[in-house]
Amino acid sequence: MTARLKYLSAVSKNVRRPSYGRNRASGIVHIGVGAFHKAHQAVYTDDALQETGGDWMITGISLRSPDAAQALNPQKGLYTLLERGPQGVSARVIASIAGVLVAPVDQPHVLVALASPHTRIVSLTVTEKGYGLDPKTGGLDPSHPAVAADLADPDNTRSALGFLVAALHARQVLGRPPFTVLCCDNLPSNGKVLRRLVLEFAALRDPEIVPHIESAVSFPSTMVDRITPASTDGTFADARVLTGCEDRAAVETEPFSQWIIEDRFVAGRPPWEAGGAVFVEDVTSYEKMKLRMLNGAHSMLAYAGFIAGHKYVRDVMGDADLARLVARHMSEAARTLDPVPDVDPGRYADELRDRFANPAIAHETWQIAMDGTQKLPQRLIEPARIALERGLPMDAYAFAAAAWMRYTLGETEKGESYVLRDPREAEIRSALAGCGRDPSAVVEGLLALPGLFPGALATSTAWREAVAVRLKTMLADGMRSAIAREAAARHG
Ligand code: CS2
Repeated sequence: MTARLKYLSAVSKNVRRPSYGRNRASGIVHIGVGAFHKAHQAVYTDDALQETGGDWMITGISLRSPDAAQALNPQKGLYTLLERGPQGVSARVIASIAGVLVAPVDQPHVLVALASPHTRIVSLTVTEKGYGLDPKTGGLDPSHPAVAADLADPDNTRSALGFLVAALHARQVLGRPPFTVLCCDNLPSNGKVLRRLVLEFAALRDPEIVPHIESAVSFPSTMVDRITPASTDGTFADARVLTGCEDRAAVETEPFSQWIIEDRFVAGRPPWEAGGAVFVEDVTSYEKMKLRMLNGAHSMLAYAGFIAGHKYVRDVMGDADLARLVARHMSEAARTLDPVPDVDPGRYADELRDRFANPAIAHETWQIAMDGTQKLPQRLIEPARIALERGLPMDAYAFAAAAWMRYTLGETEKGESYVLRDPREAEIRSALAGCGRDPSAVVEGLLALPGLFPGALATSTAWREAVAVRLKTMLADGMRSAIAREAAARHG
């Protein structure tokens, strides 16, 4: 028996494991089986299956990489979840994933799974950049690489939107009811946004399906939250110690987990309440709070922290000045929000800072820094626009934007270069060509990136100057000085 197959029988008896039978249908097909899905929705589903059973196993689909399939399939989808808290680390076995299909090499089976009569929910975590969203219009960007490829060659589906539309069409032709589409990415009004993208894509590729999608498919919005760093050799080593077997599919996460969902499922859903999910009428206010307070502060600290030499979020929280800026950022972000039912923003911010400071979680600033152009609009730019409109202080956003701009230069303070890992990297490079390290030129160049900063900000002299003055300090005196000055100016 190989080390991997042994996982099925060799997990130490002390490790928490589910007792439900796994020989049940996949009611859920999930696109994007990354660490976050394995630490979040799959765990809620495991809890639901444990509590009430039902045909709610998950079939995973990877749109690009075979890695998840290669790690999970030899273990029949089972894997170890490590929860790391200040009190220590615990392990449990998650059994809700039946297996993973790799779309580029197994497109027919992907379509069969999506069109299966058992499939009642198709959920997605494909990251912000995976949808083909045009930030300028809030609608479809037909030049998004996978979307453009699908539109040009409809028999060879590769994008998330392409699979959704092809599957909904196939189901209609086969006389099967549609499924609920559940977006689990960090986008505001993620269900609404995805609905619009699916409809716009369908109008281009398959117009006769549009009325059916409009009337029969639901797209509930959700707020998802669990800090989940990429797995490392440390994850696998701890999984081995705690379970007694080798598991290259193991993931690690924090003890905290939150899932708020609009309860609009056209074909039923698992009782995810079993894992603590909360169902509400309208998730908008929770999403905005999380995006602006958690993710906004995350992006700010990732750019400033990375350039200041902090590898992990927990190191940032150990830097008194930067930790103060994290607190400031959260309280400024809270001022742009409408009241959130049953949430005290001050307490929410305190809890976020405790989570960020979790000494057991090694969450890399460089990981959070990726895809800035996809994350900034909902995290930093929208609250900055609101702050400008309402005459609220702009400092927190100006500092965060300057830190991102400093980061886009692609070189640490020691002169080492790094890749931005941003789908608009080439555009950023050309916007910065010839700007050198002139702060005003860099600010001008990046504020002019199409669709990123709305006109109100891009044309505001106050905003431009607030960003430029900070970038100037970052470039002239270094990020640590800029952080110290910012923290002192506000609180000194
Ligand atoms: C982070 C998020 O990488 C990032 O951009 O801000 O992944 C964050 O950890 C999660 O949204 C927490 O729920």
